[in-house]
Amino acid sequence: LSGVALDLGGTKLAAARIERGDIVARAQVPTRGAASTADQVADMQDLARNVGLETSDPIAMAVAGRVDAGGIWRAVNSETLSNLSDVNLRTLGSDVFDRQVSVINDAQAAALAEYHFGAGQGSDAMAYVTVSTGVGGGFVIGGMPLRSANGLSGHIGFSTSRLASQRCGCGRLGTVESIAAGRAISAEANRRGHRVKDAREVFEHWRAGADWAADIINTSAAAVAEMCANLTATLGIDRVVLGGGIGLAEGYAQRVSHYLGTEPSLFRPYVVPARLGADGVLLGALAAMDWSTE
Ligand code: BMX
Repeated sequence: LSGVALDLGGTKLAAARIERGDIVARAQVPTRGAASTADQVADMQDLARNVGLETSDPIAMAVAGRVDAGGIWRAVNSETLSNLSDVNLRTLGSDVFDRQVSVINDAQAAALAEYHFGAGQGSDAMAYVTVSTGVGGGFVIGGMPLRSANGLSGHIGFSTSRLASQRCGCGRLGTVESIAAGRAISAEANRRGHRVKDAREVFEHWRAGADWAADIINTSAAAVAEMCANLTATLGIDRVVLGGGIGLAEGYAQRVSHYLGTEPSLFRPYVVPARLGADGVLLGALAAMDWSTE
């Protein structure tokens, strides 16, 4: 497993140089949410150079948003990446980097990495769930990643929650993402008159004992727990690997497990933290590239 992997999420763009499965160099910048597709790729190129891109390096991209079977990249939540046009990312990437590039959704990449190298090993029906800027996911069922030609499979954050009622950036009403994601957590705090820059600050207030912060975080965790129970009912999920900046924040997984405890045991998957952390997206993107050319 060697090459350069790029991870374009809703908040940060990361690049890593991977040599025989180890990350040997990394770089990171904030994502420009309103940049065009061409500018996003230009940012990726700059960052790839920062980790020592060489002409012979394979390049694997993992991006927030859906990538269809043809390689077209689109936002599902257009508030996160607001200026993507219907451009073929595989073709554009190949032109810019002057070689073949592979393209995959960020959560699907992490799902593959956790299944093969991380906390998902041995699971019969695994869901990777990321609670981050958005709420995303990927499934590995019977050892096979679940894919769909429209690139939407795994986008569980856009299923609905009985706790949510607001309009989501995907157009649906009351999605899990609209109440549980990092964006939703900080927006709700501000709506209640508590000035915060991001969800991290809400977690700080929670740890300092603020009831309002506990309420917002509990609501997020309860919505994610409900979603995990729904996944178990639909796909027979036996293990949920929880990742993302919120998913891995101290104390969050325990809250999710607490709310799952209110479900009948049949609908209670085993919840484990992602073992590869933020590296899962990068490693999974490169691994997916190797496997797709085998
Ligand atoms: C959203 C969606 C997914 C993505 C997930 C996690 C967009 C722009 N994003 O549900 O494609 O996988 O968020 O993304 O439609 P992150 O930015 O939180 O890492």
